[in-house]
Amino acid sequence: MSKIMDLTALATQLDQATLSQQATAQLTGQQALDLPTAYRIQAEGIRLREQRGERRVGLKLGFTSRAKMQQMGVDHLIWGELTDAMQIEEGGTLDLRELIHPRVEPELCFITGKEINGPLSLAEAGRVLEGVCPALEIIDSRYRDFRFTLEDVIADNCSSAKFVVGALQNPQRAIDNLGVVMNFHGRPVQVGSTAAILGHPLRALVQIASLLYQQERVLPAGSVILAGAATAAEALRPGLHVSVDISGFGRTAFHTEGQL
Ligand code: OOG
Ligand code: MG
Repeated sequence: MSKIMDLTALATQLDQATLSQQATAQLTGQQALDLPTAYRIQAEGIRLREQRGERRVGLKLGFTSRAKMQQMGVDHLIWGELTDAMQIEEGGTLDLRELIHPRVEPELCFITGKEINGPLSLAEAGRVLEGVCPALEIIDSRYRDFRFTLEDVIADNCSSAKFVVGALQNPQRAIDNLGVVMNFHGRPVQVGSTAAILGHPLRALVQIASLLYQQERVLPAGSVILAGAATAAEALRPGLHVSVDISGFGRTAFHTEGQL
């Protein structure tokens, strides 16, 4: 990029939107951004969270399914960071007053049992895991109307807001083609399959390993990795009981309280 940009100011604009629950304008409406710069703004935003005492616990992938790419009009795999403050307890409460226009989506979550410090094949990916869990991700774009370009959403830490993880399952269990149902008050609102995630959710781990390697980064054992949503996301509203059932595998749930 030729122009010198104040990356901290751009990250602060997004951070303030998060803290004030007020949506903001897309950064690309103010200046052109390329992908490396968007990831540097994301990293700067995480630094701001760490300054407030948040701790990094893992990574998330985005746009690993066609359903999500089509819903958001973006067709490129992206990744963001997760912190301890984003996790809500299984069966716990999500306070909507902390968020702008949250949506929820069904996911699988990997918990690593070994350090990831280089590329992995699909077979190797299964062997670095301590377990796999059903999960729900709550995304909340900091941009007005939940609309963004690829660079904008990367800078915004891939819309990360909160996540819920269910009980740890044996990593050797087959996860490549399980039915996924997300329910509001027990009624299905999204139905899909884990195969929607890159054809096999473990490919999300293969992708993350290669992205980390390109950036000369190491991911410690015990990290959380959200593989990406298997279906489109659904808008949240007050007083909802939200659950995901992954067929023959497990379930997890939370409920919402407070007004938007
Ligand atoms: C971006 C985040 C995408 C996923 O699972 O595909 C994502 C968004 O949709 O706002 O988390
Ligand atoms: Mg997601």
